[in-house]
Amino acid sequence: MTEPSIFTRIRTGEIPGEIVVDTGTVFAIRDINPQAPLHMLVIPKTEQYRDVTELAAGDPGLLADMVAVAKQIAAEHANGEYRLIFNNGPSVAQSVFHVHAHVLGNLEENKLVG
Ligand code: DGP
Repeated sequence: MTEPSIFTRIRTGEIPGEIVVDTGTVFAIRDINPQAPLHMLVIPKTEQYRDVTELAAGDPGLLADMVAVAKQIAAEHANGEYRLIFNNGPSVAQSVFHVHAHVLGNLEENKLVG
């Protein structure tokens, strides 16, 4: 049996961390290493999907749930606008293989990268 992901360990309280949003299917936490004034991670409770490609193919409704939570976070913690990033693979900096969306907001400059 594989170990729970770092995100699941936070959700279940094994590792400290504030759960900012908790719906039936999805939860959100603050990124430990924020890259923007608002930087949260939106994560499905299931660990079944390692990246968004698998998730979109396997459960598009769950992907829609994640986007709805990102929108809610942006409404509550920014001006309603947000950038959504999914890293897909180690060569583009994915480090946790339990699919998650980075929600960025309140950016000071309108740059695509950096
Ligand atoms: P990625 O590189 O796309 O796999 O993003 C993984 C993110 O997870 C990374 O931005 C940092 C975040 N992260 C890793 N460990 C922890 C942790 O223990 N707590 C929190 N809040 N975030 C974490």
